[in-house]
Amino acid sequence: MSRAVLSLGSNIGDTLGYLAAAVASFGDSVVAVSPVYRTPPWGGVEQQDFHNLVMIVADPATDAAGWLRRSQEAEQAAERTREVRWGPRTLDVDVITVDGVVSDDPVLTLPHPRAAERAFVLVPWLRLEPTAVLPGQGPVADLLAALPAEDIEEVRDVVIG
Ligand code: A4P
Ligand code: MG
Repeated sequence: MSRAVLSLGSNIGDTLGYLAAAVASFGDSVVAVSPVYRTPPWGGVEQQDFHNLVMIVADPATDAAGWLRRSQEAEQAAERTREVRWGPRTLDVDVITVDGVVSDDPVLTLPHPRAAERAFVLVPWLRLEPTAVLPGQGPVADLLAALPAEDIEEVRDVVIG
């Protein structure tokens, strides 16, 4: 059984609709989905706030490359185009971890190289899995505690309905 943690983000168009469709595209592989959070843009590009969530997926037939492929298929289904790095997008699906794999392959770097710096990844992940560990880097709770308090406060639950 291969288990992955995925981070989903959207800040153009029907953001909640894109996130919902992406979650649904993982079908029976979905183990748990965090609440949706509203988060300020990370990375220095001036743009709208994002909606972010984290989900845990598992499937015996999907390996690390397979989780990347399924993530990219979800992005394509949201008509994602690649323009500006860290810029606005209909849907971004990043593979945060796959089991305990550590790899510096640029096609799929694991764990995701910027996960430990991103409150918009760590806050939803911790909510789903309080004892989570980022392979090679330590407990998610410790990584989050090391971030500026302001980064954490800016990650806000979105109340839907
Ligand atoms: N790649 C390598 N490792 C991975 C991995 N672990 N997961 C490769 C996913 N992809 C990985 O990604 C470029 C290449 O990275 C892919 O071809 C893949 O083989 P991309 O999605 O085409 O490019 P990108 O998303 O524009 O760049 P990058 O560096 O992935 O951006 P990020 O890190 O995804 O950041 N602020 C908030 N608040 N919320 C967000 O969700 N997202 C971004 C995007 C910026 N700021 C944000 C948010
Ligand atoms: Mg990406």
